[in-house]
Amino acid sequence: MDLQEFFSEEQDRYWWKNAVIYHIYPRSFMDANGDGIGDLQGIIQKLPYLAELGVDAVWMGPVFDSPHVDNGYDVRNYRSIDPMFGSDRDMADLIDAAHAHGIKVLLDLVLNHSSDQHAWFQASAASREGEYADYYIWRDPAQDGGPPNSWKAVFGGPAWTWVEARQQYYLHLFSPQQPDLNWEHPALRSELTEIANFWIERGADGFRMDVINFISKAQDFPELEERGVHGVFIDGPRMLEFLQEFRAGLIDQDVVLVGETPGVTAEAARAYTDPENKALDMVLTFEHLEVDQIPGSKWEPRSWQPADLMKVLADWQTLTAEPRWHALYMSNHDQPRVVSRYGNDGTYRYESASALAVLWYLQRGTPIVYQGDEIGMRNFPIQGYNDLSDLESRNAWESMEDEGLPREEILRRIRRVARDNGRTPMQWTGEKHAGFTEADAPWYPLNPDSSEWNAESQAQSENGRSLLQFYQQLLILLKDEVFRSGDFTLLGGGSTWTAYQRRSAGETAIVVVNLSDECLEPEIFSSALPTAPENCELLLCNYMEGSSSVEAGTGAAFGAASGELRPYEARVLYYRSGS
Ligand code: TEU
Ligand code: CA
Repeated sequence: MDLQEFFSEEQDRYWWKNAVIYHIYPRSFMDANGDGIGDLQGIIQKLPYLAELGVDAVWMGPVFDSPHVDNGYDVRNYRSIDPMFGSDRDMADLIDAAHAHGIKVLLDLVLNHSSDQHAWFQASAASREGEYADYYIWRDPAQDGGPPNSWKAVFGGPAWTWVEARQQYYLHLFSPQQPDLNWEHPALRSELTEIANFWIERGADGFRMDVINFISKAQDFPELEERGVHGVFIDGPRMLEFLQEFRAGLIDQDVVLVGETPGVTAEAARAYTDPENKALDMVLTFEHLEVDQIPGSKWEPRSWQPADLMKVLADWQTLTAEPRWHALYMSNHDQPRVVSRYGNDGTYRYESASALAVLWYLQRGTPIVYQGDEIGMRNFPIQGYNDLSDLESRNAWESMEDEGLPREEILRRIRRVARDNGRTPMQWTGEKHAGFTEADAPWYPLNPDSSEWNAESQAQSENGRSLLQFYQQLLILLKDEVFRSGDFTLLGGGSTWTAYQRRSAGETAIVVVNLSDECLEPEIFSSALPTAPENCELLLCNYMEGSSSVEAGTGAAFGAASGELRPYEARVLYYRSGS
């Protein structure tokens, strides 16, 4: 093999280091058959849109057979497509069509738990004997007949549920309808590897692995007051071993494995993403989604400033530096919309949404764009309990009510972070139901701003403030070598702004972002920036069109950087060093 062959093979193998992933929430993306729910044929219809946007891969939320207690994160059969989304044939067509567009396909594997309607659980719950008896986590009652410990489920209530037939409790870290699988049982583990292989044979290029760092539990199931969660059910004792075994069992070693890892410790994340360990390729961490809330209590807000957010991001950049890799995401189907959360979804909606994209996606790692963020979709104006569809927010509303919180306070909390916010249907056009569906009623209402904020109008806009067009430019820009492979250094930040640098051999890029509603005088930020060489250029600015104070490619970019930063202005400066 000559050197050139070697490099191109390496490039093939690590395609995901040079890729932009688009995250699709299937039920809200595009409805092709008019039943009000997004589906696989709808995704096929929109592949040209994704190709145009500059996407290299899609990650689809789970589309497998499910009773949908948790919108598909409760799988009844891992090998067949839920009729709600289409047929097995549609999935084959989707994978082929995506590949024809040069788009890879990542599937969402939910292997920490299944649905309670999965045949394995039905058998396991029926008897202590038989093939499936140990597929789930069963424990005898405590002395007093109660659950084995006092763990609470993420979606409320105890994490253990009693089953008469077995005279035992089973563990469910999420809802009672999502029993945790027993990874201690070797037969279960090989069964799960075979599921991944089933989809690799059908063309999957990789997997997003749901709450994957919860799969190994400390077998003494201690009270959390004693030992905390880490090493108990988060990053448990056999995590690395399980991941390595899973990966080694795959029929294609080059598929990409993106682990969703809530609460992961730095040490564990570094182990999972160390290439020598052959475990995961990158992890989805959560600290950047917690700077605005009380740790461990997502419903209670706390104040934050840009420097706090950037510190979290920068720390993870350091932790996942060469030879590791990282996933860069701002929001997902479990989160409020990023422009509502960290931007200004009123006056500066375009400016703040574009500024956040620059800040996030020019870091080192693989950008993952959540559907609708590229058109500035914002939180849904939730009016009350009846606007909630998600089990987590419904349960949270009920328990806050039980605690006696006033209705306005409940509504305020729910509106801020309910998962429903990020799950409203995609806004394609200014027409009825935003072109998402021809049904009279979509499964969840469209955000009422869709007549104004939609993909079609942004694709056609010529006013220089189209977020969609800005995203297209940004996704091209981030393919530059300095952003793909350059080192990351935090330059500075404060209550209104932040700046960082990327540097590769001979190239430097500087990202300066105003994350406030105010104009910032240069004194505030310029001392954090290195001295500008003559040949410095302005590569990108979200005020580029019709801009008076900044001109691209004039060599005066640092001059521009020392001009004031307008509200939510983001600038990307670039120069070749040693020239
Ligand atoms: O989310 C895992 C996760 O971290 C959530 O429990 C998060 O804490 C939650 O949304 C509370 O705000 C994954 C999926 O992305 C999510 O949709 C599922 O509900 C969950 O796992 C269970 O499968
Ligand atoms: Ca449909």
